[in-house]
Amino acid sequence: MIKIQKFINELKKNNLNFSTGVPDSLFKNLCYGFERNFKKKNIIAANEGSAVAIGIGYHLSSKKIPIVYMQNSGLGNAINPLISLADKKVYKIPIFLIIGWRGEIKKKLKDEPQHLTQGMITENLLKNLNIRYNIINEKSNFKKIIKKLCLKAKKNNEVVALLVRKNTFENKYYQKQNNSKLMLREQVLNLIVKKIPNDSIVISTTGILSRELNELIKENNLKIRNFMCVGGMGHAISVAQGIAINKKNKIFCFDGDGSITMHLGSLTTSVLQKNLIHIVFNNFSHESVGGHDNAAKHVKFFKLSKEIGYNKTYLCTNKKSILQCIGNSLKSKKNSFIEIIIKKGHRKNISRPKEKMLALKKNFLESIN
Ligand SMILES: Cc1ncc(C[n+]2csc(CCOP(=O)(O)OP(=O)(O)O)c2C)c(N)n1
Repeated sequence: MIKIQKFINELKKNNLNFSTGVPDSLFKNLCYGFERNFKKKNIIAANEGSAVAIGIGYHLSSKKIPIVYMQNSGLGNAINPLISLADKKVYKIPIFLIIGWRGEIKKKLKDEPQHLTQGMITENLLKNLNIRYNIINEKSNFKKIIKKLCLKAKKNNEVVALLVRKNTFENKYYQKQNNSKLMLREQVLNLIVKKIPNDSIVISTTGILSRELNELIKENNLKIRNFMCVGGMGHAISVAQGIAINKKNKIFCFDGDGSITMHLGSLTTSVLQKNLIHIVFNNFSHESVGGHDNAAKHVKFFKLSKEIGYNKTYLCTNKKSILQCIGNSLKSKKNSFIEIIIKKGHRKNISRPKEKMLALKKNFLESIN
């Protein structure tokens, strides 16, 4: 496996010393490496499109090449600024992309359904985008590859990419420990699922939250009707809004701070729906992919959501206040937003849903209609 520091030293040798992106579990240690090495010159972006745009601005102000990192599922967010600003036919901005390759099929690596199509089309997508790329794995001569890509990026002012296979980097794990008295996400979920009506409709966000919720519903034999946004990070609240339009009862969205940050603009329309209870589990980090800081660490979501237009907004940090806020939200005829501050971390053995995605959709459809 490639040693993180050696890899970053090579990037530095090629005059790459600024990075921005959205963390990925496939290279979580590399993201921590950027944090350690580049300090304030590593910006965790709200979404992958913003990361590309920050990189463009960095280049305009320094003439240097920015590193922009993302999981391949973020390519969708990145494509617009890549082809309408950085592209060879527009401003020709050199960018060094580092892309984690989830759902790679050639190597017969197992992966989750939401990664399969993205994994299959990633190479073709890069080809269609006219982006020169190299694939790296643990045995690659990364020094040679980085040098070659950097030369091309510099010479032609073009976007280049490293497509990173699973298990390429050493997997020392740097998740910062948090010994606070706050509750863990799973403990809060356990509390909430027992407080809300047993047949509630819950739209849950991308990452480990959905897996924890799925397990809790099954273990406790609950009748909660849950739709897991296994992909489409940041869009759970919009899915919830679309459902709420056709329902009279309260619809819940269980969101993450990283996810809500990714498409924060969606709140301008979700507030129109009176029957939404939007709950954000805020651990100030992208806990599911390695615990890196979230871009919006400094944002007070309960205040922001009030400004955007939610009727009642709450901040909770303990069991008592959580139960009280949920109770109030259920009684209210208007919408509510609840920010719950939680501790980082999860159990290592949380299961994944065993059913096929289509079976889950069928169950959900039948149960809510
Ligand atoms: C567009 C996109 N970018 C990145 C990812 C990878 N990813 C999955 S979950 C996650 C972190 C979610 O963070 P948050 O919403 O704060 O929830 P937490 O894991 O902290 O509970 C990331 C970055 C993704 N699935 N989709």
